[in-house]
Amino acid sequence: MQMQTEPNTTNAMTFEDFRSEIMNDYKIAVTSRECSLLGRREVLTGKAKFGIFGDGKEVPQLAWAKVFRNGDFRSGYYRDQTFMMAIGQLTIQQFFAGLYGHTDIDHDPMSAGRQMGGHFATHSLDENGHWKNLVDQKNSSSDISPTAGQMPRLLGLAQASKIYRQVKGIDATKFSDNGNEIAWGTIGNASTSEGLFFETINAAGVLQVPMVISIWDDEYGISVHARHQTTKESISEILKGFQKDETQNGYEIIKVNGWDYPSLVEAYQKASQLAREAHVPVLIHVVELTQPQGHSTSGSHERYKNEARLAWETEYDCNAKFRAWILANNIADEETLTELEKNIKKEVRDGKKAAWDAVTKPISQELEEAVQRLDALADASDNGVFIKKLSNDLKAISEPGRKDILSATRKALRYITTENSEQKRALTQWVDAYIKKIQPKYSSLLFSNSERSALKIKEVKPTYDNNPEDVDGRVVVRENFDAIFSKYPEALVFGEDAGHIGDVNQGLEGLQEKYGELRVADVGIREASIIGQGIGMAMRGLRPIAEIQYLDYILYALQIMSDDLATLHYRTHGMQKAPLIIRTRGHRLEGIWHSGSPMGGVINLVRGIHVLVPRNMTVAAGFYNTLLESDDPALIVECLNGYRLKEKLPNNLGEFKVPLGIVETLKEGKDITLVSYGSTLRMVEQAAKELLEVGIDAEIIDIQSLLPFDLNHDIVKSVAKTNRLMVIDEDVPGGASAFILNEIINTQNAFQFLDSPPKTLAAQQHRPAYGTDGDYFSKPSLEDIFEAVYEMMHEARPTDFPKLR
Ligand SMILES: Cc1ncc(C[n+]2csc(CCOP(=O)(O)OP(=O)(O)O)c2C)c(N)n1
Ligand SMILES: [Mg+2]
Repeated sequence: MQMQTEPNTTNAMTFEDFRSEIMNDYKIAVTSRECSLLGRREVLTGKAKFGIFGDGKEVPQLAWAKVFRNGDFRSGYYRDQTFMMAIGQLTIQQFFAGLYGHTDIDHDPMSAGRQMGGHFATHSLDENGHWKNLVDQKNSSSDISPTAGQMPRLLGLAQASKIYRQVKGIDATKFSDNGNEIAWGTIGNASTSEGLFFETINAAGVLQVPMVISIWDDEYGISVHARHQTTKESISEILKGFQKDETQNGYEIIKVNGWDYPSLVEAYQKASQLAREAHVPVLIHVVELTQPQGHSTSGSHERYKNEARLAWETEYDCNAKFRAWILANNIADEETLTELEKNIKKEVRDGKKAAWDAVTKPISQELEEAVQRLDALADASDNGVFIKKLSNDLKAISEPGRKDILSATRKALRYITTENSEQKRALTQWVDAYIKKIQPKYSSLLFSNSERSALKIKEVKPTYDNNPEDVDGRVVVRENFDAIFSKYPEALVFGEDAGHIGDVNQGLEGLQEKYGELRVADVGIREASIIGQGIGMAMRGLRPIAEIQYLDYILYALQIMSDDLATLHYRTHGMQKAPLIIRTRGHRLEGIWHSGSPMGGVINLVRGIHVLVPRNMTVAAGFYNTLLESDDPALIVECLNGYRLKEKLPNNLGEFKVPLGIVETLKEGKDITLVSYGSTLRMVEQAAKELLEVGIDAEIIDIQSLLPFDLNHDIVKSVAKTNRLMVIDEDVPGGASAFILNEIINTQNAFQFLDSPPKTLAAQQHRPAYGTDGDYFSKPSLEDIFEAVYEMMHEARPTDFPKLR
């Protein structure tokens, strides 16, 4: 079924055209509603796990779809099924495939079953991970569940149009037609209470980007009424100060009733024109919407809406009002509408059935295979009765899943540990092959698989003139950024103080003058939407470098990094990407909020983003160069105390590349392996020198890439030689050091080579105190490192290393 509505902008429209466009809209509205009604039933009868639908929000989405053009982007939330149907990107069968969690991307194009239904997306990439032509299609960035989480990315999607319109020299073929594209957002009324909403609204007003945000206002956020959500119970009322006027830029703010079809069509036409032509952001407050079935399948709204409200919702149901309007204006008669509704009911039932058959058929076949092997094994085994029971129980499950199949077959193997039969071998092989086949359906594509996977970018060593200049570290990154911006016209950097002064450590000094205010930009203090700006621009073919001033402040952005950026490639089954580079600086400065290194928190929350901690600026520059050739998102933490240290200036700036996931041995040694990263390494290197004076020869390994971690397993090779291991880290105990130890002991299996218990040396539990002494008493000091290593050697060889204190 295709329900494409192309915008009909010609004024010379006949009444027949007009009628057929309206009837098509009504058809989509009814289809969408039927999907919601039937969808809820599927959950209540147990065929699907959870449902959240777009009923009560249909009509405004039809008006919006009329002005949504090829090249435009949506960044919305779970109520937008009608819109997706109207732009031809969601069929009935696909709607139900999403609800059932079909793992085949051809059936559930939104996420291949990875996201619950109602989380929409289109495909920006082809099956090889290459960009499709986004200008030729209608685009929806992939939804996420955290309320208002769609807002930061929306800003970047809109900003991309501004960049494409104003920055010359970028190849925009697949991404933009002179920046004419609008980024359209949707959000629920209650979700506008989130900080992300206000932060993004302000930023888009400052930036003046073509962003249109629709607020679907049904007065509720689950059970919580607007009086607990919004001052004056009206978001458009309180945002009035954003309204632009003759003297000042700002927003165009429109308020419209969600059941009033002609007014909605007019509102969206106005918004589209303003945003597309003049890049003015627009806010459309769509009020008087309803929830015919309540919030979701997990509760009923009769619990918190009184009778009067429920009666009002029935009367003002937008589909009912639309229907009445059609009748009142003689666009169709009662009989025609009744007939159409009846046909749609059947169409939706058929689509639902097709989706169910498609999702269950392969599972039935797999179950059949499992049962055959179980039964054969039961016949051959001394424990046949137990195995037969497993098989019978499996067959009796009314809606079996893969979990049931694997659970039964794996349990069966427990009964035959001492047996040895052909049937046992057959089942074992089948289970192994089944896991191998099915696991990727749930776990693949966290990162790119294409030739632009960051892991496939080869090392290029820095090269030097005969007498290379010794320069401050910050000059190495600056010169390298200069090379990057001239090599990649689509690259741009933005952050607090990143523009005019060229960042707080002058790693971008002078580059704004050279590359302009749009490519080397100052932005407001708003970390989450800085990241969102980067995500959105990266999704439209640009290569943003989003700067977070200090690592300590990345906590403001961590939620969006974790929920949106880190999951994007995975949750779209590799159909969308945002190759965003996040630049920050951290480690060892002063006090609680300028010297933290909450790396444990970071790495545990951003699987799906590479996390790199270069020890100096040459390595940092090499990582930037690698990432710009890749499609994967990454965070680079530069060492704050490295900007003023001298390094040699390479002569292949912009070209040399440091591979990801490869450790570097900084000093060879035979007694113990010391593993660390970032600023702490300098202290470890000094400690190793002092240890050598007392006869302890330590090997030092710089991890430099926490995610991915030591892909060649070089650390275990070192431990096999030294037989001792210490991980030194300035994060809290059990933070990044626990992750590192787990990798070395569990993943690399270093346990077998250890002569002493492995040790982690981390900071105190608390944030680091201020000043030199505060640092000394908060983080591992030179003496701490020396003594911890010495102590380990003392325990192993007390006569060689008598007790120190
Ligand atoms: C950050 C976050 N907090 C809580 C939730 C749970 N939750 C899901 S929807 C919702 C209410 C949203 O209401 P509103 O924005 O008005 O949208 P509506 O569902 O009414 O269309 C809540 C609290 C969530 N998804 N994300
Ligand atoms: Mg609401």
